[in-house]
Amino acid sequence: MNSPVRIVDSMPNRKYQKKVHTEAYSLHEREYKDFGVTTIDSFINPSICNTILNQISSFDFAKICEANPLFSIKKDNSRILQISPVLDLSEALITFLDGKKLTDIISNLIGTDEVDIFRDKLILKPPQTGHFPVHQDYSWWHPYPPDSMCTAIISLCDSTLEHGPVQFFEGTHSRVLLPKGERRALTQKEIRSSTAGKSTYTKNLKKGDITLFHPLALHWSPSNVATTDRPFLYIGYIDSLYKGAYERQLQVQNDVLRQT
Ligand SMILES: O=C(O)CCC(=O)C(=O)O
Repeated sequence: MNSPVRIVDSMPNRKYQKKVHTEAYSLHEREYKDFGVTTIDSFINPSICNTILNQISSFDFAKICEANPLFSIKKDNSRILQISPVLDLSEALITFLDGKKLTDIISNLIGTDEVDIFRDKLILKPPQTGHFPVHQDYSWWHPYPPDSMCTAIISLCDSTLEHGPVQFFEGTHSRVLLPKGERRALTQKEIRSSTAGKSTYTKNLKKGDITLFHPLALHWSPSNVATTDRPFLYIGYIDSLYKGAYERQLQVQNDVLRQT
């Protein structure tokens, strides 16, 4: 099916340069710089998380799929595993993201004045689902410089190690591991060589915590072996220099979801 969305790339014609950091690093900036991942506790009110989840879940997905061919739902029998995009499905989410609180933090981490959202998805991870192999998100995002992007995971539930948390390998965010075009997880051999000596970063999270991670931060997650879903929102940000990134990424993500 041809996509109605025309992808307009506007790649600035110069080498990507981060702003020079002049102030002392905050704890989170330091962690992000050193490990490629950091978590801010209780960033968003749990009642707002409930509203976001209720608003997204109450949509008639069959109708949305009909209206927007780039809308994707990944299912396992009748259970919904992933939904993307989600921005338009929740007013509470838009209100939260429109507030400058999160974008200011992310702009600082990226080292720029302004950022835009370039992808958004909800991973519901019902029980007995959701193993993700070791990968760098950047393998799917090649046209853009890695340092120009950052992903925020918004925890919409309390989760423990049983819920299949995302596990990061600290300090793996300075190297692009796969060549452009290889949109895949790592082989066992590649995992061994790129994670030797690296510590892992995994947390029990509370509803409302936000984890921020670099697109090169190597990560994976085991299946959810708890008895409840583990809904996490993934909001990807990019330096606002890169126009058209949202439409491009939607198309890439849609192609990938349809292949799996
Ligand atoms: O939510 C998870 O368990 C992992 C998701 C993930 O690794 C990804 O979307 O890149």
